[in-house]
Amino acid sequence: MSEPNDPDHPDTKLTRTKESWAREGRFLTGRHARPETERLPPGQHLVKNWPVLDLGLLPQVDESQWKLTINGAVENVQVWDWAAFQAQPQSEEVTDIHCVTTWSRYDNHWKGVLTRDLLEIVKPKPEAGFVVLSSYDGYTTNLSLEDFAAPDAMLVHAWEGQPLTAEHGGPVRLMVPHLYFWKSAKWLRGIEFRNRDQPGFWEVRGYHNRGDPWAEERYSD
Ligand SMILES: Nc1nc2c(c(=O)[nH]1)N[C@H]1C(S)=C(S)[C@@H](COP(=O)(O)O)O[C@H]1N2
Ligand SMILES: [Mo]
Repeated sequence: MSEPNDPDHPDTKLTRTKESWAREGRFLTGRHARPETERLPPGQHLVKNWPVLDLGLLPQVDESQWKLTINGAVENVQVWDWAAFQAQPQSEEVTDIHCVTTWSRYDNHWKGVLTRDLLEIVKPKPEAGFVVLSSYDGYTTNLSLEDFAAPDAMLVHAWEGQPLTAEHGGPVRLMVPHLYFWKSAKWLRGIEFRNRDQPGFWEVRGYHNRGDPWAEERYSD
């Protein structure tokens, strides 16, 4: 049985199109760029607006209902409600977004909690090499612990000085600027630390397991 809200079968046109791009290897230029000298990764173009891309399920989670569970291979399991999240050390950053559908957007101003600060609290166990993010729309995505722990990765709740809107993943989403934006889970609900990797929604549908934009890691081979 496939229900319209079943995240395993999000029967939207965009989801079907994105699966076919992975099969065809669309947008690949075959170039490798150097992030130190080339700000725009190969095959990307700049946009001034901020497009909305997701499974089309738009979960409505307001701040009073939102909870984030951080568990798995950690010393200190955490369940943060909105007040607990706001009580964590807050940071600000300016980063670029690179979406695998080829748009990039420069100079996004974010406010939130650095993954580095989160890691100091939960203390992953030595065997934890991977992280799986899960979201209120049923979406999942996976990262190596190293990528999750990047110095500029953060759990964001504000963009350009305003609360992150629901369509962009509010109350809280991940933001990992050095990987394609599908790794940046919207409507964040859970962070599970794991001994073994577990590919997420797009990673099992033809998209690359890591997703480095400068190496054009768009699709799995
Ligand atoms: N929970 C959730 N997070 C998600 C997605 C999704 O469908 N659900 N889509 C991903 C993809 S493919 C992209 S490109 C970005 C888009 O974020 P935006 O809509 O804020 O631009 O969110 C990512 N995070
Ligand atoms: Mo995407």
